Amino acid sequence: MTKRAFITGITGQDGSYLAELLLGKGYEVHGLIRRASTFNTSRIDHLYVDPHEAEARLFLHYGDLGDGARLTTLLASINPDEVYNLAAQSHVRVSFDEPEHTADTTGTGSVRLLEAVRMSGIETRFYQASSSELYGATPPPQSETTPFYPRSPYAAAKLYSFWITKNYREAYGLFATNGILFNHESPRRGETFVTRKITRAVAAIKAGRQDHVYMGNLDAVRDWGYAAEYVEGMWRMLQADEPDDYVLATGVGITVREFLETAFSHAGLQWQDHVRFDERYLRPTEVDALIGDPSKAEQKLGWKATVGPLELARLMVDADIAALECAGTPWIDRVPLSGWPVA
Ligand code: NDP
Ligand code: GDR
Repeated sequence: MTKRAFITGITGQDGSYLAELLLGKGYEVHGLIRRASTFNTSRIDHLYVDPHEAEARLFLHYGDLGDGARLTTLLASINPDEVYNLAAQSHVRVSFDEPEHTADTTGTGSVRLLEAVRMSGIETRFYQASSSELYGATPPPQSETTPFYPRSPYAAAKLYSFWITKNYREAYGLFATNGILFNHESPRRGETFVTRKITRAVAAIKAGRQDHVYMGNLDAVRDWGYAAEYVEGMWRMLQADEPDDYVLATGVGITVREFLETAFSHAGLQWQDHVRFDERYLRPTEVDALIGDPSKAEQKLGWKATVGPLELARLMVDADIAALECAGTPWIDRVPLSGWPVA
């Protein structure tokens, strides 16, 4: 029997890797996409097969986490074995500008999807994209038993989603899991997250297209892993005998400054020559240090990260240099190389 999965956020970084993984495992994959005035499927275009063809196993459906009725009818008609809730307003800095929208998508959106599972009456397993941002001000190392202390509207919304997922597990016996994922990055990472902002800047500076990049707090410590490996961990959580919550992390933390240093020196550049400070990139409340303890996932799921933060920085620089070399693509030319000013 072919397994069916439903993914919200399929057009995002993680959604694209997860769709790839599940298609590779023989799944039929259904993804929720938002209607936009321009195409927003660039991360999954390589997976496209004309849905009229018999071999097509990827299907996209318009919808939004703000529209509960649509989620219910969609789930009833697709009847998936697994539901992955990856959709969110996922930018921490932006959540301070748009707290209400973030609460609605990143928080209430999860209960809309859980209710859709319940109301449609389907038998399914549910994955919630929880985050190391839940730990916020609680110092590292952070594990499944570490107390939460959210420090942004984004983290507060994710905290609600964490608990409502757990509540549906306990109240209704739903196979519902929280993956508490530490930062994970890739060449597909959104351009305004710090790693990708840095590696795109390195490529542009190396190519002589740009001279400097404006950054915020360089002292923050993060445990950056490779996104392609983390989606395997999500899938493993839904294959376990019992639903539970798991941390996925590398266990290694470095500062933004160390990431900068590694990325610039990999391209033969000195970061100090090219990095300037702009306070607009600071957050009203910062999360100083996140370093995960992934031992539970290792023991119970057999999952372990193999790419650490420094190797990741080099991998992303190589990818952005290669991407710029085949530039002329309208996408790269239209996005300001230093990133949009808001984030
Ligand atoms: P992205 O920002 O790359 O992707 C977010 C996805 O959510 C996009 O597909 C986006 O669609 C979709 N989306 C946003 N709002 C809505 C909405 N109202 N209705 C339907 N879809 C919507 O995130 P990542 O792939 O990096 O992360 C995946 C999930 O994991 C997110 O929930 C994030 O908060 C969480 N997370 C991420 C971590 C990381 O380090 N990457 C770590 C821990 C948790 P569109 O393309 O149209 O904008
Ligand atoms: P984060 O990721 O907030 O950890 O959330 P981000 O890459 O935005 O920031 C990481 C750290 O870098 C500092 N920083 C900057 N950040 C950005 N974006 N731009 C800058 O110019 C800059 N300068 C310094 C930040 O202050 C911060 O300390 C990500 C998201 O993917 C969330 O959805 C996810 O839940 C968490 O990771 C785990």
